[in-house]
Amino acid sequence: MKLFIYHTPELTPTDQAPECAIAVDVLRATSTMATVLAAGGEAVQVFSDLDQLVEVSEKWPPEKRLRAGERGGAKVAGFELGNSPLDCTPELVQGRRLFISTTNGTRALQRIQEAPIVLAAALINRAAVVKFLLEKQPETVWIVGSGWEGSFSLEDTVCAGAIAHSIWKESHASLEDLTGNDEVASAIALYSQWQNDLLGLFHQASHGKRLLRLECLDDLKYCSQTDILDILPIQHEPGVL
Ligand code: 3SL
Repeated sequence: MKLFIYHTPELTPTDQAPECAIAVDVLRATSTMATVLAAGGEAVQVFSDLDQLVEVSEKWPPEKRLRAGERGGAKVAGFELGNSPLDCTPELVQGRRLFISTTNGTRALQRIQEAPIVLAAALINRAAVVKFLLEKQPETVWIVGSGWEGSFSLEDTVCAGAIAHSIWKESHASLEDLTGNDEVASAIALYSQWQNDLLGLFHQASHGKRLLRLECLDDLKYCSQTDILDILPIQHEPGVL
């Protein structure tokens, strides 16, 4: 298995495709998706375009759907949910499909959706993703941070590093054998430095600060936990996990 980490979807090569591609948006889209599926959601369907989300979800029975929309960290008017994983309780999401559009996370998933295997990862479901990769042993794996409107996000890269670090330790492969690009070693170093204070790292991150201004400290606390959900968000058809 060769791991490649890309800090943003825009940095992924357009002339190559991996066997497995993983979207990471720790704050907060992929944390929310993992939470919904772990809480019994029927599926998560992602959209970059809000109008398209409304059009497709209209065809779904109202009692079987939930609409989640976020722009700039805030909830989109008229949708039941924004993008807080803490709102996704089993009572609310059980048996329902989440139709979701967010600023960066859903765009990252759409960018990689042609790969044979597509996953969504966050810190909270890191172990489930690593277990799958170690069992499946895909030849090439891209871990793609969602970033923020095309630029680097500290929290996505630390999560990519957490995944790479765990694969490295559990597979007993050499770092050299595992590493596909330089970003892998730097993401592992970032994770190694901050693994005991991921919430502290979020406080340093520009999107962490943005969410704190929106009074989302509890979301930061929740998303900074590792390996608390045994759930593998895996794409079944393009855009549907
Ligand atoms: O950019 C995104 O996709 C979101 O996860 C951002 S937010 O955390 O909901 O503000």
